[in-house]
Amino acid sequence: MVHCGCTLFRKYGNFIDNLRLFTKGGSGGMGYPRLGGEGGKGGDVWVVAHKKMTLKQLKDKYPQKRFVAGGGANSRVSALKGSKGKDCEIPAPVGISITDENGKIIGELNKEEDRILVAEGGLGGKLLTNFLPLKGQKRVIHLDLKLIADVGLVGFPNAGKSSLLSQVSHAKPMIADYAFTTLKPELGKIIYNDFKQISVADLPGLIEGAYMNKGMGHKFLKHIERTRQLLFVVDISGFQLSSRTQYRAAFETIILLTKELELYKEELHTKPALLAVNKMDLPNAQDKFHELMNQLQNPKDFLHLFEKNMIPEKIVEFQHIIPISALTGEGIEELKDCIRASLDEQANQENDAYHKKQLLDLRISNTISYSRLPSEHTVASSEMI
Ligand SMILES: Nc1nc2c(ncn2[C@@H]2O[C@H](COP(=O)(O)OP(=O)(O)OP(=O)(O)O)[C@@H](O)[C@H]2O)c(=O)[nH]1
Ligand SMILES: [Mg+2]
Repeated sequence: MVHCGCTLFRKYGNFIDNLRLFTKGGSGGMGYPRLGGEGGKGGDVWVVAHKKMTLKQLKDKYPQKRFVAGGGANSRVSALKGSKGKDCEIPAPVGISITDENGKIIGELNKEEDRILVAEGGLGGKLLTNFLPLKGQKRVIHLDLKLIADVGLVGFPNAGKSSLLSQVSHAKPMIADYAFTTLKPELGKIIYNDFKQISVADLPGLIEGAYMNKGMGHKFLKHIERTRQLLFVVDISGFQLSSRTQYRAAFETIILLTKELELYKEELHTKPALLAVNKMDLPNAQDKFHELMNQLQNPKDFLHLFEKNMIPEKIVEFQHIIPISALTGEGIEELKDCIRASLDEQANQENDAYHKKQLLDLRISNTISYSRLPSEHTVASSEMI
């Protein structure tokens, strides 16, 4: 049975993992030659790590992608030493590396509130500069989310994520029939017959309330951000943490996983996602799988079964849905093919988008060069990003 065919296609998400920005430190303030006054230094531009921030939010909030700090104050009779210009802070996600136009690393943001100076303000005018101020540093920078793997395994505890990783790679993660066996990401590589490699991150299990830091909570969610695609792994027989907590059927676990991702960072569920329905070797698994497919094809018909606050804004649409057994190996080859196809398609779409943008930039710059005087053009193009 070829299940790649029963895919619910969707466009590849608008999750972005890199961004190019123009930054400029503020100019210094004028000195005061007659009284020996010193102009204020221009403000600096910083990139600062914020837990809740994403590159997509940064891009949406500042579509111009230009960050310029304030100028230093001129020296005046009433304030001979001019005050410093206002610093500019660029909010960025944790887990970012910052490079300049030449690919040289400027720094990394590894934890909340880490900050990196990217463009320094110019010095104020003083005796040394003949009281003339200096311009701020201009710099084009690249923010790159440091990916830990191509594919991240997302699922409730015990769904069989580690079992799946050990099936598709040489990794030997711990596997056990209790929740939260995996406590930190474990990496493995799928190696295809033509030697192509795809990295897979086995991640700790997620439970309801993870976004509020229940279970492995944030530890788990922060790693999910750093993978190109998500592979949801669900147990066809559902999940129950303990006899005191509610039983969740497979469909419910998918809805709850989506909700947790959305609550943590809304755009996380816009990442391309695949679904592996695991433990298909168990009795009645086929019937349950058909029921699950029916629910996934018409999710809206089943949402009334959920409490309101558990319903995600957007139901995740999977590129591929593949029934597997990490125990017997059923469906594993097909899953590997689907993972590869999905990553290839994402790469193609990103390439297309990149070329379209380059073409557009070229057209814009041509228009500018025809419509402006040459002298004006030189100034404008050096400022363009
Ligand atoms: N019958 C059956 N059992 C499976 C299958 N895959 C995994 N299991 C069993 O399910 C239990 C949990 O498997 P793990 O691979 O540790 O699950 P996990 O998702 O990594 O769990 P956490 O690390 O706790 O989040 C183990 O007892 C596995 O042997 C399967 O396809 N069929
Ligand atoms: Mg595990």
